[in-house]
Amino acid sequence: MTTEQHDRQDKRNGGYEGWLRYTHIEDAYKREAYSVRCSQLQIMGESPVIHTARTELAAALDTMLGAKPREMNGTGGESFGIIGGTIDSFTRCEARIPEDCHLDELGEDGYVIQAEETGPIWLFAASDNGVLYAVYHLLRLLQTDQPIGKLSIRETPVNGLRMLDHWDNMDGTIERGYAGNSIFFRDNRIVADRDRIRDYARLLASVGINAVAINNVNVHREETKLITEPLLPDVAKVADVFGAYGIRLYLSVNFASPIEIGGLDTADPLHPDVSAWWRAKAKDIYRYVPTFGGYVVKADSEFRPGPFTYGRNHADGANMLADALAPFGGHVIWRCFVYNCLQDWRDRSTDRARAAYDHFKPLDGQFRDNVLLQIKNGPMDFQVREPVSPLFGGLSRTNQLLELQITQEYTGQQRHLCYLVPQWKEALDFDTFARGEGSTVASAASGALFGTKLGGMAAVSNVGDDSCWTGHPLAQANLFGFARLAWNPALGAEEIAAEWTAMTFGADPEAQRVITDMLLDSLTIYESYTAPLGVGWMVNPGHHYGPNVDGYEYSKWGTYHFADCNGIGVDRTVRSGTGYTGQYALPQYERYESLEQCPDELLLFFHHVPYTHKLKSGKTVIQHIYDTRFEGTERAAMLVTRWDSIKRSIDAEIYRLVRERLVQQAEHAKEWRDVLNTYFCRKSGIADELGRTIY
Ligand code: GCV
Repeated sequence: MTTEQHDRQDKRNGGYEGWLRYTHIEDAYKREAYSVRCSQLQIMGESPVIHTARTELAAALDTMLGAKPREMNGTGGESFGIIGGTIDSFTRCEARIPEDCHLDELGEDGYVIQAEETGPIWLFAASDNGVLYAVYHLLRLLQTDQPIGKLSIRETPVNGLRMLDHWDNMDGTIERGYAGNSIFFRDNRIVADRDRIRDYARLLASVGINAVAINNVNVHREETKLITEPLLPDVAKVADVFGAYGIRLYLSVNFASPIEIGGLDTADPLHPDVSAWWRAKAKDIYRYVPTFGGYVVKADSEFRPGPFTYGRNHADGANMLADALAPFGGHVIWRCFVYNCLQDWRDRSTDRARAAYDHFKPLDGQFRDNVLLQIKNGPMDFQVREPVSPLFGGLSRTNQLLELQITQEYTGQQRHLCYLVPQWKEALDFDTFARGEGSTVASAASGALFGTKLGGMAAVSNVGDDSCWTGHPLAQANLFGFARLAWNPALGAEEIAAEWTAMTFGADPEAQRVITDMLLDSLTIYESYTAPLGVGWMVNPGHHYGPNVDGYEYSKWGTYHFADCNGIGVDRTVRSGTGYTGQYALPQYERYESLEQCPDELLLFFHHVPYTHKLKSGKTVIQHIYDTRFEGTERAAMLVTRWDSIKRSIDAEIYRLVRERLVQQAEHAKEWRDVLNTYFCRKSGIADELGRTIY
């Protein structure tokens, strides 16, 4: 092995290389078959992205096949090898584009991979990013043992924007981060050593991510200065690192910046001095960072400043920023997470779930073309089970971005195994019926449903400076899975899990099966020992880890379950409750409004029922609570046994890290079980039919 190969091998231990391990292919027959096709290559073009594509391809082939591929010059006559480039570059060098390779409708980032049983493998793309994605696709085929004889692959991303948001602060901490400290910031500065950022960009590009926001949406004093001249040169360096991987950099900004760093006494979006200040600011930023993506804005939410202070609405705020960025091609990503966080728990008419729709639906159609409204998947806040936000389908004339949370704030904080792709799939596949049957959230977010100009998916990253990036090595599957879904929301949860497992853990079919199954079971396991039937919360206030049934019950945050001695749940019906169900189109409105039709798993989100209410499963609510908490805890314990069964196929460090967490999860599940069962037994006075231990 060469020194380079050794370095890569070293890093590979412990999960640092994620799904890009490029393990040496041991099977000589397979290796030979791949080598015949891949021992020489030519990727045309000179841009940083093309350079990345070329070096990544060469390094990966070197490691997997054991020999560096030869770089070719010229294109027409080669009888084998990999030849890639944009359509423009092929045309420029008068290379032949195969006739049956239709290149129209590739979109900005799409590509075609074309090969006959013999001869070259062609990679054609509309853009440099497309070439890079084609390279990663080809490598994925090799990593997952696929044949590369005859190939006819055409890929176009469904979503234009495929984005990761970081809640990183400049002191190096990460809000809701469970994998160490920030890879971007330390001691109120941008890190000088950008190798780790480069390695992260590489992971993201390999699955088609094309945008990142590097700082927390809660923009505090230091982060407000990121758009000032002392810091912009460093921002530019980070943007260049991402740029070489086809990823545009965005910053979260403080709506009150004109006051905090601009010397003005107002941030009123309709004040001419304020708009002039933001226009000048945009000029400064683009002078340093010509590829800058734009702003992410959390306004009038959880104590952040916003247009409400000045009696203006959110269209006024977003449009003013959008006008400043428009000449440079920048976007404003404006979050819809706006609600009253100073609610009186005694007031049962105010419903936080209604807030986003109530604020933004009346503004539909009033936003500029370069504004995207970023909408959380559910109406509350990333609970393990929530219905889909009715803003999807509710907005028809506004660019939208679906916001998901990869970081596991309410789903086990990367100490519990919780593969979130099935949850995201449910949200994406949800039918809003806004334009009749088949009006899915996926099509609303991408822009296809209403023909809106921009669209996509964003998610809060789960990455930190931890050795395996994500705290729990298996939580990498969520990062990978989000990106794969952002590229194509039609991919299946199992398909994605299997692909990630094969790339990350290699060829052993038994290990692949066990890990894929563990991932697929994990969400229902987690849900079954935590808050029941869609009611949510029940966590310790502040850090949100661990059970505390009344933790948020008498607080200002609007997150109640209303459990008393007779029953539990929130009446959100139009008939007798907060009227939230009325925000859905028919027939979803009727489904949620009706106690009979409402799906069991969301029952307590929509209805307040007695503990003796019978679910569709035939069990009472109280017995369901007891049974699922006991079963969930047993299933959590079994995860350890399942993991142990494949010990010999797993890298020792990853085996240890995962096992440690699974053991912790199994213990902690017991805590959830006992706290919840005891609480509800005491509240309801109803015993477990099976007489199991409840305290
Ligand atoms: C970044 C939840 C989290 C906050 C987060 C907020 C948001 O409330 O607990 O930490 O703030 O969502 O999405 O803005």
